[in-house]
Amino acid sequence: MNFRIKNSIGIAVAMVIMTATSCVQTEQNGGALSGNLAERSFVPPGEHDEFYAFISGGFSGQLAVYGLPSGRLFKVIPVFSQDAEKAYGYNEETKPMLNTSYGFVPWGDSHHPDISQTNGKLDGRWVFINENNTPRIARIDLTTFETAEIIEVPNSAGNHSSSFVTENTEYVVAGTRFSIPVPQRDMPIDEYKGNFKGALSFIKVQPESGEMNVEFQIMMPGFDYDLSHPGRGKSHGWFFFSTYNSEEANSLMEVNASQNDKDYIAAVNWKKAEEYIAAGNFETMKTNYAHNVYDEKTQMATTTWEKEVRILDPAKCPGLVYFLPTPKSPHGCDVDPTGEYIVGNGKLSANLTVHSFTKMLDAIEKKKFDGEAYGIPILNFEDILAGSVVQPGLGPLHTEFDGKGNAYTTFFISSEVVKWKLGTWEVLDRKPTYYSVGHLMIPGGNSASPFGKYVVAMNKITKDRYLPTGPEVCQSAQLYDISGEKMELILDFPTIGEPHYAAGIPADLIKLKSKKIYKLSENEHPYVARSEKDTKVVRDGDNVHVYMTMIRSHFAPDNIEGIKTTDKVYFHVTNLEQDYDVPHGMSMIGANTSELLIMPGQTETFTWEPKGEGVWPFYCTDFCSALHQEMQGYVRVSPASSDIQLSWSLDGE
Ligand code: K7E
Ligand code: CUA
Repeated sequence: MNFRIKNSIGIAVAMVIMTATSCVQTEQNGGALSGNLAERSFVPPGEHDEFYAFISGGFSGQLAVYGLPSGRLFKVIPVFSQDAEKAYGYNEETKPMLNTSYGFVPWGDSHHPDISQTNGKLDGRWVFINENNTPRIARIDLTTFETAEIIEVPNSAGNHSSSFVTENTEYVVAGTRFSIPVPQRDMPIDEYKGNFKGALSFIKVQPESGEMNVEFQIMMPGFDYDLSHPGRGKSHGWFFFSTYNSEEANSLMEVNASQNDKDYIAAVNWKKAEEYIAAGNFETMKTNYAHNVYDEKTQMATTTWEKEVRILDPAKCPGLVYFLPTPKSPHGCDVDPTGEYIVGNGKLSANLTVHSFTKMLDAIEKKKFDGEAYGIPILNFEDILAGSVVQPGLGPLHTEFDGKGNAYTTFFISSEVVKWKLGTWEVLDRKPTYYSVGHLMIPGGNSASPFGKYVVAMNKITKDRYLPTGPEVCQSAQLYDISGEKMELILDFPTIGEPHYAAGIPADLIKLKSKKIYKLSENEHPYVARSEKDTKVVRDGDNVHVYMTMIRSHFAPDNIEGIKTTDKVYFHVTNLEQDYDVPHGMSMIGANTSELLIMPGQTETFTWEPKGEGVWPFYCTDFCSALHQEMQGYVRVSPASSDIQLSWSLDGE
């Protein structure tokens, strides 16, 4: 698409970019972009990007949607944190989405989005993302770009090795980063070793609805389970989890969890797990966790409290789990598109270790074990080694694949992306990142069919890359064109929150299915008013329910009287518009909550408790028409003792 840019535009853009890039930066950062490279990320006004990129917000708890190659930000999807802009977690409809067994939790830490797959290919139906702090997994519907479901993960703490999907989205998988007493109990911390447990959770996804349930958990030794990836192709049916702290230390981890020469990648045969479950070879554990589902028909979220989980003990389930020794506290655990190679990114290791799935199966078959840990067989490092990438860089974190036989690994300490060849293990190219890169993402990189045109590097530190904004500066992503032999940096763009992982997909797999409006005729919200005729105000003791509508450019009703100072008023507001891109907003003076931002055909609710007598205005918060400023109304509030009857009107009617 970029190559179609007319020369004049291209040159103009290139000149702007070159002028804006000072010589100082050129020296510091290793070169400004040439005009030719800048053109490649330029998407002309009015044209669409080629890819969607869903980039996690880290400590923002949200998921941001960008276009590639432009890096333009389209939307921040609220997932685990309240968002006053969109009323998520503030309106009555979505508050239940943030319920957990710890109560209502208004914030989350989101790390790893992953798009649903069919036959190992991205299908663009949902994107899943994990929450690290209060262990949860969310499912976002890619027709509405809204969070449709959040399930809590029981018996876990620090849900980090999550939320990656198997090649037919049979499961979305989670693993606990922090081991804990299971069930939780009061015990001395220094009795951690041998007593704490690490749960790996397999969450089943219903093929049609996408609804999730915790199908089973594997109760592992008390290591830290860091990242994970599914097997695919020949290794479909397996899942791989990196671990650190196989020392089972509980203090000064930077030293005490870095003692062992090798930690492990745990290889889990989940098809075997299904056999054990089917055979009844599990224990049922009592627990309590929240399962929150947003129903698009009723436009309400509800919480169901789940009470049980099925537990598999790997020591009692031969063939379920094996340990692959992997040097030095591996972080990323990545599987190539063929399913043969399992890459362990040992953070403190000089070399990158690549395991062979074929050799692993062979060693298992021949029972060539090098001891066991808590009843789980440990394979021989040499027996399963496919190869090593020798001294590629410092501090490897994550690896992605381009589908053409190449792998790309990020190095946090040496701040670079290194391209290397699967099978020969030779380094082919390296490019600096600015600075301290964490994850990287190739669209479809966690699938059998990556789209190896771009890689996005997501950086922890930006320092001098952008205009300073006080002590807190933005985090950033960088886009490299990888269509040629050498990677070429073509764009920097700032991100929302701290980007960890991301998921990218060709725009065509999503954009045609993108919903434009909610049909009023299908709105089954319990407090919907489908037309102005249906509007009313109903008193129920001290609760008053206002069934209100909005359309360009008025509310119905817009005058309400008979409200008392002791009342609690529920505004149930329906946007009657049935045109694309005509939201209305609403707020009321003194409301102790966010605005509502209501899409066409949708109903949302906020509550308002008047603080005193008077006549109080409300208005539309989204500039919706030439007469948007006229879109307003009044509520009259009288003393509790008043006998003024409830009444409501629009233009006196
Ligand atoms: Cu490496 Cu949470 Cu995936 Cu960040 S993690 S970088
Ligand atoms: Cu409706 Cu502004």
